[in-house]
Amino acid sequence: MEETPQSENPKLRDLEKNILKHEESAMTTDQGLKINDDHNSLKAGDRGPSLLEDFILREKITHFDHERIPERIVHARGSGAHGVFKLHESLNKYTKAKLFSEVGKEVPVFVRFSTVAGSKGSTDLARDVRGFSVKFYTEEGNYDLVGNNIPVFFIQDAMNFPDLVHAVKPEPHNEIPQAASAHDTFWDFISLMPESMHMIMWAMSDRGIPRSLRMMEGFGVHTFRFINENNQSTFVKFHWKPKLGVHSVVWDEAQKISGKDSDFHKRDLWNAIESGDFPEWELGVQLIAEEDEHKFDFDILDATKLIPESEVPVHLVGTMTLNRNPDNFFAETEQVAFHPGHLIPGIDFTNDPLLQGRLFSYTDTQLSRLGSPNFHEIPINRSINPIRNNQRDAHMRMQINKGAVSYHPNTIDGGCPFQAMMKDGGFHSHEERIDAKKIRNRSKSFMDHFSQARLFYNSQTKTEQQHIINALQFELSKVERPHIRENTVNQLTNIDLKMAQEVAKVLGIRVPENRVAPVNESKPAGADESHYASEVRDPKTKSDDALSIIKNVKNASKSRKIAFISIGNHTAEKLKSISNQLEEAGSKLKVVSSQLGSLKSREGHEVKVDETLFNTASVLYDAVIIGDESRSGKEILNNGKVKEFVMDAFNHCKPILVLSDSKTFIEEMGFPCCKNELKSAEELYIDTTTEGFLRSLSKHRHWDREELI
Ligand code: HDE
Repeated sequence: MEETPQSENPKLRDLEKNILKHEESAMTTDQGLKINDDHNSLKAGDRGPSLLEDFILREKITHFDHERIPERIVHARGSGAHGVFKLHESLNKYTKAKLFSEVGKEVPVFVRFSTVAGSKGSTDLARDVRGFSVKFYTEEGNYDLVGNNIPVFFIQDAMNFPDLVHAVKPEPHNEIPQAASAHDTFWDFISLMPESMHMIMWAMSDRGIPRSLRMMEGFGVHTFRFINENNQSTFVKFHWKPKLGVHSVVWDEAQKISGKDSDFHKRDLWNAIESGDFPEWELGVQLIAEEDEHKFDFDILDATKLIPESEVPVHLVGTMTLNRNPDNFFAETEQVAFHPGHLIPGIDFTNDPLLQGRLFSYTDTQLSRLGSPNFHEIPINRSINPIRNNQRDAHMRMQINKGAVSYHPNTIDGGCPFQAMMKDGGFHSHEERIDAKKIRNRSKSFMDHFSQARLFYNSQTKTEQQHIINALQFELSKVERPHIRENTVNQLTNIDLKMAQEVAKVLGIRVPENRVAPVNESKPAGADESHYASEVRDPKTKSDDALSIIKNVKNASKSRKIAFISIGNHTAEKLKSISNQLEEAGSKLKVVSSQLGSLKSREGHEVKVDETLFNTASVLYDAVIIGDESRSGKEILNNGKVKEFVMDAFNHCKPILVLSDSKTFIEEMGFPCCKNELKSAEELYIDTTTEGFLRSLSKHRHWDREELI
C-alpha cells in the first residue's frame, strides 16, 4: 500500500510529501523503527486516555526528561570552536612533545572559552575571569591546556578553591546575584585572603570585560615543565597572544550589552568564524632553566605570581586558528571534558599546590557531569591515537572489547596491550628528588602578597588605573556590610594608598592621609594568621608595559563592526566609499535606520537596512557614523534613538564620524561637557573625515575623551 501524507494542515502535508520522497530521511525511534505518526499519542479512542503501551511516546518523553545534564560547577557558560595549531619554531631543545617540536605540523584543536561564576544561561559581559581551554588532538594522545585570560589566580592552594567558589557564586539563601562578584560573600572572602589581591587587580581591570573572546590573551597560569629527549627539564609558562590585539569594553557598556545581547561574545565568535574571519592566536612560551628556579623574587610555583615579560621574554612559536563552528552545542561544547592532567610525553607538572589539586578535580567532575568514566568515548573527547587498555564496562560503554583478556601482565594475549617503552613514546613522569617532611603548611616563599599586585597597578596607564578604581567603587558599593568594605579597603592600602583612598571616597570610608602601607597589620576577625602574614619584598620589576592593554594597542581597525546611521539624508556615493575603505581595513559596516527593508539615499539609490534603531544599540558596535549629509544635519538628531546612540558611543569613547556640519551636530547633541562652552569636533575627539575616522578606529577608543565626561 502506498504511503499517503497524514496531516490535514496543507503546509505540513507538503513537508510530509517531501519526506516520503527521501527514504533515508524517514523518522525513526532510537531503535531504528520507522515512525509513521510523530504527532499523535496512542489513545483508547479519538478522545480517550493515552495508553501506557505507547512505547514511541514514552521513548520520546523519557529522552526529553533527561536532556539536561548538570552544568559545570564553575565555567558553566561557554563557547566552543574547532581549529588547528601549527608550529613555526621548534622547541625540541626543551621538549620531546611532537606537538612542539615538529615545525609545520598541523594539529587539530577544540577550544572552549567560558565565564567562571555565572550559570549556563547567564550573560557574557559579566565582570569575570574567562576560561581559555584548548584540547590538542595529537598523535601522542590528547593534550589539554586549561587556562584563563588572566595569568594569575585568586588562591595558592587547592584547599581554598571550594571556599572561593562558594563565596563568588550567588549567595545560597536567595541565589542572588547571578554571574556577579559585587556582593558580600565574595568580598568577605577576598578581604580575608590577601593572596587574592593580585588577581583582584586583574579582575577589576578591563581584562574582566573583554570586547571579544577573539581579543583576549590566554595563559596556562601555572608553571609547567618541558622534558626533552635527554630527560632534562625546563620550566615553562604558556601564553596565547591574539592577533587582533587585546581590547575591552567599558563597564557601563558591559552592563548595557548584558541587557541588549547577553550572547554578545558567543555571537561575535560564531559570526566571525561563519564569515571566514578566523580568529588567531600566537602561542608563546617563557622558558626558565631548571637551575634558575630560585632566582626570582617570588616563587614560580605560586599561581598568584606571574613572571614579568621584561625578566623572561615570551617566545612566539606557533599559531592557532579557529576555523569551524561546532555542529552541535551540546555534543561538542557542553560535553567536551578538559583536564590539566591530559598530558603527552615532553610535558609535565610542577609542584604548584593549586595545580596539584586540579589534577584530582577534573576527572571527578566529569563523572558527575557526564555520568560515566567512559566520557573519553564521547566523540569530542576521543583521542586520535587509538585507545588500548584493560579498562572495561561502566555506564554507556561504546567500545566493544574482544577476547578474554582484560588484565596485565598476561600470556593469553601475548602480553597485549604492551607497555610502551619511553623511546617509543611511553609517558614517564619527571623524576624529581623529594626529601621533605609531610606537612600541612604554606611555603614562606609564597608570602609576598602585594608586590605583584602593585606591579600590575603601576604598569597601567592613568585611564586603566581609573577603570580599576571605578570597578572597585562599583563592586564594593554593592556590599551591604560596612566591615567588609572596610576590610577590603584596608587590603587595598597595601597595594597603593592613593588608590585605596579614591575607592574609599565613594564608600563613605576615611583612609588617613598618612597611613603607611601596613604589611603585617592585625588580622581581621576570621582571618587565618598564616594566610594573613605577608612579607615585604623589594621586587626587581616595578613596572612592565606588557601588563597594560592600552600601551600595547596596535592597529585595532580589523574585524570591527561599525554602524552607519541614516534616515535618508546620506549619499550613496559616500556610503559606498566608506564601506569599501572599512572592508579594506578588515571591518564591516552595517546600515542602521528607523525601519527594516530598504532606504533611499539623497540620489534615490536604495540600500538594504541591516538593523533598526529599535533592535540594536550603540553598545553592540565599535564605532558610529552619522550618515546624514544635509548641511544642518539637524533632522536626524530629532530622532531620540539616534541621539541616545551617539551619546552612548561618545560616553564609551568610541570613534564617531559626522558627515554633516559638525558645529550644528555638536550643538544639537548637547553634550554635557559643552554646557558652558561649545567645544570643537577636534576637542571632543569627533572625526569629520573618513581618514581621521580610520585612524581613530585603529586606536580602539579615544580614552582621552574620558577626561571630558
Ligand atoms: Fe578549574 N575547574 N579548577 N581552574 N577550570 C573546572 O572542571 C578546579 C583553576 C579552568 O571549558 C571544572 O570540567 C579546581 C585554575 C577552566 O570545560 C572543575 C581548581 C584555572 C575550566 C575545576 C581550579 C582553571 C575549569 C569545572 C583549584 C586556570 C573550564 C568543570 C585547585 C589555569 C573547562 C570542569 C571547560 C573547569 C576545578 C582552578 C581553569 C570543577 C579544584 C587555576 C578554563 O573540575
